[in-house]
Amino acid sequence: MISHPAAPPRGGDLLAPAPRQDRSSPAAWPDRAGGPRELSREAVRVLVANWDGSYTVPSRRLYPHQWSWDSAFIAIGNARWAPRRARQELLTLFGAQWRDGRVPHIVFNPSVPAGSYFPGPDFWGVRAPCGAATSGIVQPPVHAPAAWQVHLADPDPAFLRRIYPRLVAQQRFLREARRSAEGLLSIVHPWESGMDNSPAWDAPLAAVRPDPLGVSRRDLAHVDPGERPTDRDYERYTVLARAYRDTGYRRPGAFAVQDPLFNAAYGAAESALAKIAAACGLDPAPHHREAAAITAAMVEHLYADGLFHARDALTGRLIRSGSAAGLTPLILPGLPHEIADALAATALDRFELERRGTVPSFAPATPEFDPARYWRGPSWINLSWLVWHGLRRRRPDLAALVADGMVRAVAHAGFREYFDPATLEGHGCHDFSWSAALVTDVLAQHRLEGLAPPGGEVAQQAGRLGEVHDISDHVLT
Ligand code: 9WN
Repeated sequence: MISHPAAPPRGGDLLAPAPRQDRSSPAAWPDRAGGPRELSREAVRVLVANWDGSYTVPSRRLYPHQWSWDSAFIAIGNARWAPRRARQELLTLFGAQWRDGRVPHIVFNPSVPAGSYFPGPDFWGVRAPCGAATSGIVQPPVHAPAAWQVHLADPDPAFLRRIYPRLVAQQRFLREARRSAEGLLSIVHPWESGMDNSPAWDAPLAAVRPDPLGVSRRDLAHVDPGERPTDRDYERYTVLARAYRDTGYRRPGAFAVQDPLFNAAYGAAESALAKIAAACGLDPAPHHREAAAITAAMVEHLYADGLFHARDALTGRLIRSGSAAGLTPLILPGLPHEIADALAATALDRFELERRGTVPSFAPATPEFDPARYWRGPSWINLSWLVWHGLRRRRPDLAALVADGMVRAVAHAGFREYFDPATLEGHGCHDFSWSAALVTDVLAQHRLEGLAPPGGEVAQQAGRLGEVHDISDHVLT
């Protein structure tokens, strides 16, 4: 059995700092050769411990509320062993959708002490029509593909009919509030990218004058400051969020960027909506058209030299960087083959995929690369999963490498938030939900396709991969 840190206590203990023996080491995973079956069981234990009755927290201490794109990734993993939970996860999130269609990036749990996360409900000062306190910004719209995957894992037409109009409203909000003349969507805060302190945001953020925070950051009670954004980053994050808030979340502050991951998620969502519409007996054509239009706009305005880049919507300038967000348009079904091939070549070359077997969040041979600091270099399971997903049909050989990297990372360090792309040392919080969920999905997919499980020697010692559906009986009874 793989040993793991005891599940953190609930309720009032949320304010207690995490134990400092947090650093991962192979010794914390004595049986890390336990194999895919054991890894799947361990992943499910993490997801069970992080379940709050109707959704899953990303992490008990660091992120004790519901996050938007986390819930989509978590639903994809939960669909493999607890499909009802997966459906509930998405429906709970969309229960806090605003009238204008936006899906807030955080839905706050009222029973969690107010000061346990910064910026909390008082800062955002807004409630969804359902009464829940929420933030006023969004995250990449990865929910429609998640809903479709949940349906594929356990078909439920009633769920599809219920979630479809909400997903359509989410996309409509983005078109109406965020689309430029070029046909691209802007994010108005680095938090909306999901890759908060990516070096790609350094230049546009430099235009934002930082203000002293005036409060203490809760995140630093849980994670080493060297692995998180800097105070200067946070000063700018709060200036931008406050400026947007003070216009009733209508007019953004001094940051508007067309991010390739966000736009690719939107396009992939339209493709998924086409399938959902068809399954509901509705016309898929408008969704196909929208997916084609955003794909074309991205190729025209964001693609250069084998990688997609963000574009500053305020200046019209391309922000050339080594962000792995630029590989994620691989998830667009209509991406031209020659561009997909070029992205695959870039993944091998600039992201050193073959040498490392993992997808760094930022290209290693750049001055900004930092293997331990948040989105400035470490490998994240969700980014790897998106790249894996995009490569599966186009380049199964590379997809297998990425799957292998994800499994080896968690087998080595546990379900950490992020990993050193070369050494696989774990960073950030422990027992991070999407790391557990997406690795569950990868292992289950390999089993369904009759492939050898990923994970190199971990898998070889494992024997056969267990039935993932069995795990729910094991853990939930
Ligand atoms: C701010 C929850 C979220 C993820 C983001 C990740 C991190 C929050 C933070 O955690 O962001 O939204 O406090 O740092 O960057 O992608 O959704 O896991």
